[in-house]
Amino acid sequence: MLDQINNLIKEIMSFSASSVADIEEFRIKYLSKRGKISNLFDDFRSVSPEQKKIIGEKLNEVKKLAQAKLVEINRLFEPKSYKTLEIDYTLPGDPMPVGSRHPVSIVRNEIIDIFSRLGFTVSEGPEIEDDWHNFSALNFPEAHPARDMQDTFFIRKDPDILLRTHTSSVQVRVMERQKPPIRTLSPGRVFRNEAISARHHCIFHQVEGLYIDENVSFADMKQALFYFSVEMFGSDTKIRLRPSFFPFTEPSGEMDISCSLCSGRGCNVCKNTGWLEIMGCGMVDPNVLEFCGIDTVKYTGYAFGMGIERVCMLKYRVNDLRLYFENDKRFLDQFITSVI
Ligand code: 2U9
Repeated sequence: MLDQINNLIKEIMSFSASSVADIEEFRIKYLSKRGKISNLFDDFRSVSPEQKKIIGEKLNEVKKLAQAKLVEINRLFEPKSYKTLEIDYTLPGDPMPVGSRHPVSIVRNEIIDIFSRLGFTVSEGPEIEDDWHNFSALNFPEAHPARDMQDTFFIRKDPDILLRTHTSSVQVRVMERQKPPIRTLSPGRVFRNEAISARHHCIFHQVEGLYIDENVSFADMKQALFYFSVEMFGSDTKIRLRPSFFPFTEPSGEMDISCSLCSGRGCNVCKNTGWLEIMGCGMVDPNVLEFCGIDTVKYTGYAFGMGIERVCMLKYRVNDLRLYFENDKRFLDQFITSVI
């Protein structure tokens, strides 16, 4: 049997393939189930125990040799491009596409940057909230429409748990654990049970601000919001405040900025009013301060809130809210910028 194996080794070593068909012929002849090597392994069963070791080793050797030969002859017939592939390290690399920040992130960072110059820090909190932090601590009456299933996403199993409808809930948490002075921003995603359209979405982003200290006045708020508006929309920007109502602030206001497109003369963006609504604001209702354990004799505060997509829409003149959530690369690529 040793002779047979040695002859087979010679045969395999001297095999040369001149076509792809020869490769398959080689495989069948030597390495298939009924091939020569397989047959020898069958014969191996009847080899005497003394010879088992030496013949076994030889058989494994011939099998490995045949496998290596098969790889070798396969290589000869590989497509030319593989065979001749050589890497030229001097060539420039493949360009890597540069990503872009989402416009909502750009504007959020800009808002944070502006208010941080006035001493505001950033606070974050959970998107899944409880009724207390989202509504009750913010002075929402028991029967307020925002508490309705039509307006808020409640967790079915427990109506005390909901998706936050504003980031004011984060600021309630800050007030509960921190004593004034408090000067903080809470940017983040909020959720409202709205039908999706160009003007409404069930998810959007807010930045809310809260400043609580001794002697904080409405005038302080107006000056801070004016500073923000000029920094965000340009040095010619004017502001105006209109009276409004929110459960969590008293008095409350809505702030408009002068329309930068028509410089206040009137155009279709500002619906010929010369003004664009940008945010809500007001002095924090003393009930809210009390609910959060803050001394209302000593402290007052102001708060404001704005929708980031709304600021984006005015800044970039995008008039369909849905574009901010679709992540269409053709839309996002238009915001490649070096801005933070
Ligand atoms: C605490 C107390 C009061 C935050 C405020 C608004 C007015 C406001 C809206 C703007 C557009 C929400 O995104 S929007 O729909 N926000 O008008 N937000 S005052 O007031 C607070 C916040 C925290 C503890």
